[in-house]
Amino acid sequence: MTPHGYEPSGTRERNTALELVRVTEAAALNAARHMGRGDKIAVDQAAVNAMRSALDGVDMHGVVVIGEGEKDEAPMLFIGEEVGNGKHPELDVAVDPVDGTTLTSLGLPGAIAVVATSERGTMYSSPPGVYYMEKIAVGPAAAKEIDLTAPVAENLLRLARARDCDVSDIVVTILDRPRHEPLIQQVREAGARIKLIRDGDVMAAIQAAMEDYKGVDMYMGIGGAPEAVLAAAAIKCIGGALQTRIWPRGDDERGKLAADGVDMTHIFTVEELVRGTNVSFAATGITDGDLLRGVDFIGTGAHTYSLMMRSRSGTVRFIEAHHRWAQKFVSHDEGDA
Ligand code: VTB
Repeated sequence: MTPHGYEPSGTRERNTALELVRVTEAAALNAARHMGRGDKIAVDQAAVNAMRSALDGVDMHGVVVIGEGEKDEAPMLFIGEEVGNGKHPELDVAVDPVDGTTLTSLGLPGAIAVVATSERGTMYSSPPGVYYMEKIAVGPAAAKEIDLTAPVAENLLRLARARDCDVSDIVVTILDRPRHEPLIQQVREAGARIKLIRDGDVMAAIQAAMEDYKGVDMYMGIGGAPEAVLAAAAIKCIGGALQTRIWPRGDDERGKLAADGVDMTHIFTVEELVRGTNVSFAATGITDGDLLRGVDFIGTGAHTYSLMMRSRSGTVRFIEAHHRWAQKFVSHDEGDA
C-alpha cells in the first residue's frame, strides 16, 4: 500500500472488463444504425451479430449463461455457446446485446448493450419456465437494510434513514407496466417520488446502486430474470444490494414451476446471482440515457459512451471512444468497432 492506499500491484492483474467494453461498443454501434426505424428485430440482430464477432477477440474461454435463449430458438449467443478466443480464463458470460430493443426502434432514451463475465460456474441460470423476477435495488448505504419481503413503505423508510434524508426525497425507478399499479400506489402513499421507465431495468438497478449518481435512489418492480443477473454483476462491482424472487405470470406458470420443484419463495441476493469474486461488467449507450449517451455518428466515425467495471478493484470507468471508420479493418456496416 502506498500512503494514499493505492496498491500498484493490482494493476498487474488482467482486467477483462477493458476488453469487454469493445464488445459492447461493437453491439451499440451496430444497433444504433437502426434507431427510430421501427424494427426491433433488426435492432437486436445487428447487435447480436456484432457482439458475437467481437467476443471472439476477448482473451477467455467463455460459455454463455445468460443469452438470447435456447439453442433451437437463438442462432447466436444461445445459452451454452462457447465464446472468446479459447484462452484462459474459463468464464461464465452474460449478454444482453440490447436492453431496450423497443427503445432503440422508437428512438427513445435508455437503450444499452451489456456484457458481464464471472468465473466459470458462478452465474445463476434460472430454471426453464422462469421469465420474471421481483426486484429491489439500492446503493451501499442501505444495502443491509432493504428486504424484498417487507412492505414497500418500510423499505422506503429504511432507505431514508440510511441516507439521512426524507422519504419524499427518494426517487424510485419502476417499469411502466399495468402489473405495477399496486406498487406505484404504495410508493405514492409512502410519499416517495417515482421515475417511470418504458424498458431497461439493468440500467435502472445500476443507477439505484450508484449513490454518487443523484437521479434515483431505488429500483423496484418485476422485470426479466436474465436482466437480474446482469444487474447483480454490476452491483457486485459498485457495491449496494439487489434482492430478487422468481415471479410466475399467473396460476398456470406458478403450477408448472411448482410441479418442477422450483422454490418461488427464495430471495436471491447479489452473492447468489453472481457468486464469482472476479466479475467484469461493460455497457455502452445505444440511445441517450441518464448515465450514458447514445452513439453519435459523425460521418467519418462515431463516438460511443461506455461504463465498465470489475469487482476485484471496484474501479468504475466511463469511457468515451472516438471510432474512425477509415482505420477500421472491417467497414462499420459489417460490425466492427
Ligand atoms: C425488463 C427490461 C427490459 O423487459 O426486464 C422488462 O429491462 C421485463 O418486463 O428492457 P416486460 O416483459 O413487461 O417488458 C424489457 O422491458 C424488455 O426486454
